[in-house]
Amino acid sequence: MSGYFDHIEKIQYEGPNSANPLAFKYYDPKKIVMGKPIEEHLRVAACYWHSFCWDGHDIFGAGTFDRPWLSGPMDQAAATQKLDVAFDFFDRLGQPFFCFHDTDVMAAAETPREHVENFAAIVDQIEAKMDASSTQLLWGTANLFSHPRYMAGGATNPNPDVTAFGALQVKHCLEATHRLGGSGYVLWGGREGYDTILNTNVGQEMEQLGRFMTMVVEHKHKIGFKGDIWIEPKPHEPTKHQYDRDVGTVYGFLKQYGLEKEIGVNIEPNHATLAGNSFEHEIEMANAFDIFGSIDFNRGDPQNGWDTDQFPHDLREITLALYYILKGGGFKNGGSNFDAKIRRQSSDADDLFHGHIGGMDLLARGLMNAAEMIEADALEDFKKSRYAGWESGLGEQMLSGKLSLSEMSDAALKGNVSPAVMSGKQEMLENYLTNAVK
Ligand code: XLS
Ligand code: NI
Ligand code: NI
Repeated sequence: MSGYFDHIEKIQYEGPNSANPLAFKYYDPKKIVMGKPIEEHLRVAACYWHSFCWDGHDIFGAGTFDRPWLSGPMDQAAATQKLDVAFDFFDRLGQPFFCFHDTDVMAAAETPREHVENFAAIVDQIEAKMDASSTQLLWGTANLFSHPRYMAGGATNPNPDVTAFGALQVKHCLEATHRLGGSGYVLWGGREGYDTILNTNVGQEMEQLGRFMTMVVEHKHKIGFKGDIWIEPKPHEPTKHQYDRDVGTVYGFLKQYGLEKEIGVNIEPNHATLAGNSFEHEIEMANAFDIFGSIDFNRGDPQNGWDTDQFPHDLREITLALYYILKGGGFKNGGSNFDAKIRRQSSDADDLFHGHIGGMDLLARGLMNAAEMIEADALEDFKKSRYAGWESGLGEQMLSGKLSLSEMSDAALKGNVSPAVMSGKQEMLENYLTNAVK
């Protein structure tokens, strides 16, 4: 009990007719959907950074939130107070999981030794908190982008001594994630890229990044961590060009360094849109390459071009995303992390609850819609008939490598083919989706 949220009762499921804004209307954790409770499908997590480390400041103005633990230096006492508040929030929300960066949870540190000591101290406290709570760790990550030392990157820094500090952070955070029972470990390359090509050796930096990722994978196996490692694609912001720009690019990178069976992706909708992709495109690319891992649910703003990290509210987008997630086999070690922050004017303590309740209700609705879509799967049926030609004859022979280009060309010449147009039925399928969103 931190005292901070004492005015808020434990959040309950009250059903769609409830008028209580501090209750779940759709997120009924034990409700069975496609043979599994909703909570096990979604594996919802709250993120530490946006929820407890940000005081509401933006580039034009100071913090607007009343967060007593952020009012002075981030020393051990403040870090402990923050942890109390965070677990009080998780408990009242009944949050199954949380996610953190090393620097979110610990007292501020400058030197490598201080970093190790301060981090170890808070990991002990997190472990004790988790023992007394039902909230588990979804994933951990090391912050290799906020401190000025990382202004030119962590793994891709021109100075290997900076990369050594990064290695120290990742090693300790991976080990802590393992110890706390996390099921994933995320690497977001916030500054693994460049601001200007004029001072950057791109080939060299990619080699550094490839080797660094390999070292992380080797360490994972050495310590016996059975969870997954995920890269989180994002095209730019904070740097102009980031090497992990989208799922397709990340797959090419993983292939280049022989890591495609070892590392997957943590997809974020707002990062997808920044890369000029739709959210569902990124999910389907990850399914196609078999690297789908986890999601950082949020949304951007269609009118501006940065990562606004808002709580999701578009049921159509979420329904479609969950349809493709379920089609790919659903979450395994991954889950639904809200990498989302309430707005700067949402300055009441309970606004944090409204953001999460709305997000969880939306995910539950999207999941139920997606499950219904799969039950009578008109999209799948249509695609099956659309590609049926590839299951036999020329199509099958080409795919199984039995035909050369000349043989295929000869078949066309002999008139054994009927290259007729076939409607893609886009409007019919869009209507189908619209009707499935409820
Ligand atoms: C930033 C990223 C970040 C990662 C974790 O845009 O989304 O929050 O999820 O480092
Ligand atoms: Ni994220
Ligand atoms: Ni982001």
